[in-house]
Amino acid sequence: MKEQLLKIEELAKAELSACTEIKALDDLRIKYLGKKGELTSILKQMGKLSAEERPVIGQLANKVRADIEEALNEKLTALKASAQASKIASESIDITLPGKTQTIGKLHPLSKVENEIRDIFMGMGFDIADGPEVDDDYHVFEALNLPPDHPARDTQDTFYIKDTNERILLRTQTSSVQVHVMETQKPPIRIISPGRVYRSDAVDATHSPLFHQIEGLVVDKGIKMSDLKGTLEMLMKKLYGNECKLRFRPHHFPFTEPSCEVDIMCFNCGGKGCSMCKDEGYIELLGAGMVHPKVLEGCGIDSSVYSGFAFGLGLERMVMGRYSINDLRLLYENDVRFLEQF
Ligand code: 2U9
Repeated sequence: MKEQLLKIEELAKAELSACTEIKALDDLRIKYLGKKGELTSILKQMGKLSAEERPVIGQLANKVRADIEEALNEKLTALKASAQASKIASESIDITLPGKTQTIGKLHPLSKVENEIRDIFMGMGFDIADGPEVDDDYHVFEALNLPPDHPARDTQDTFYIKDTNERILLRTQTSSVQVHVMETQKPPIRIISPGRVYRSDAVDATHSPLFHQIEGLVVDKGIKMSDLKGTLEMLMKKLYGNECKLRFRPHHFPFTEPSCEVDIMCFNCGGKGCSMCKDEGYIELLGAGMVHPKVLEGCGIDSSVYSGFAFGLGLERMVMGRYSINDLRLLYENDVRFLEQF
């Protein structure tokens, strides 16, 4: 039995030294020290021994168990250390590599200028009005004094969605929003309506089938052309500085009477004429006027009690003027090299 015990120890140590995996080590622990293991099965035969042999073999068996256990634990520690070392080696990082820079987004120049204009009008007590981009013929044209045979209704200019009796179309101006507001709210009304508008135009440096407008509408008792002039002068002074000068020229729009176009004195030449203003001295900014009494009446507002002014500006034009951009397409291409300049 003594030889058997010593043999088990020798075999166990040989197998342990050849072992390279923690999982295999568990199997060896079961094989040699487990309940059904080799050492236990020898110990079960102790009953056959004489009274003198039993304590000697018993002591030897305990020593063999302790030796195997110690060898197992040593091996476990060694295997864990080498596993840790290879994990560290495989996960090592090269701290000399350049870091990944996080690029931070920015507002699009169209959004920047729109937000500025929104803030200026909110500061003057205006509300922001929102409305549908797809609307009916009545709100886009008819209510704005654009009769059925008016050139602006020409299919060349408008994207029609449905050509039924109602005629559903993409709005060509945000005036339709102002009509919705006048139908549902009583004066005093003081709103701006920024948003996308659509016209069937071919793309070039100054035209796009989708562009952005900001329109404004004020309706109250006693609203005069001087209120319109004061409001637009305040807007432009806040946008371009106190020195900027506006020029109001008579014009015609079906939805306003009287109507005007508003120009700003050329920043480049101060009114003398240069290539930037095409020798005009002034640059066209927007259209405006007193809301036509027919438009007020059509929206249920008594034009003998109330009057109003309205204006409309193209946001792209404002942005291009502000940042000296000469091609409108740059605003839609989403080229970061262009966008990160603002
Ligand atoms: C209502 C009544 C009248 C809005 C107005 C203009 C003049 C105008 C253009 C500017 C450049 C369109 O984007 S653009 O091509 N707009 O010239 N817009 S008055 O008049 C209104 C609006 C709503 C109820």
